[in-house]
Amino acid sequence: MEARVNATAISLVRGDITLEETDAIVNAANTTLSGGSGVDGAIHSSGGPLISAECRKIGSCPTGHAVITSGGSLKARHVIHTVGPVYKDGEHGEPSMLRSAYLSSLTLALEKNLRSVAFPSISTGAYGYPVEEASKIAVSTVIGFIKQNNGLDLVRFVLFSDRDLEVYSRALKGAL
Ligand code: AR6
Repeated sequence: MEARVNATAISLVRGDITLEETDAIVNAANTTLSGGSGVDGAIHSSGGPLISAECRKIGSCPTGHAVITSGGSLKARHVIHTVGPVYKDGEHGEPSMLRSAYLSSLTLALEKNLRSVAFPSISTGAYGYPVEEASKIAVSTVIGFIKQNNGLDLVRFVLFSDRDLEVYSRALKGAL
């Protein structure tokens, strides 16, 4: 599914984010930036040791913030590492921390003059955020950002399952 908000395309695809050719891909990292499972593990293993070395130099990243490294041997030139919230019950600041993870990543992309960014579904794997709720936050945060900021040609969500793609498609239709 594809939509346009001002000059920016928003696209939703099912796939593996490590194969994306956008200027940056976003990693659903943890605060230690030391790698892990899920999308984090896939990015570190496909991107090679340079990404891990740069992460070690940066040291850490608080929840809701974002840092940037090169893309190592990935097609994307950069990786933006952000940390989403661990979901408890939705009453512990999770929505605002998830919003902040997307906003910090988008802000960093603009600061670095990047034109295209691909996101995974942050926090909805190991961190347990229900995908219906997370997708609404993800999509509305991206749309809000694009309405206020020029400079991005493309924001893509790369979903790992058909179900997640369906859920995000519904969220995007609802938000337009
Ligand atoms: N491409 C796109 N999406 C993917 C890929 C991939 N290659 N691999 C997994 N996903 P998760 P989180 C999906 O657990 O919930 C790590 O250990 C996955 O199906 O990767 O933010 C970190 O180090 C799910 O829909 O991230 C942290 O400790 C989504 O990506 C913790 O997990 C996010 O799942 C972060 O947990």
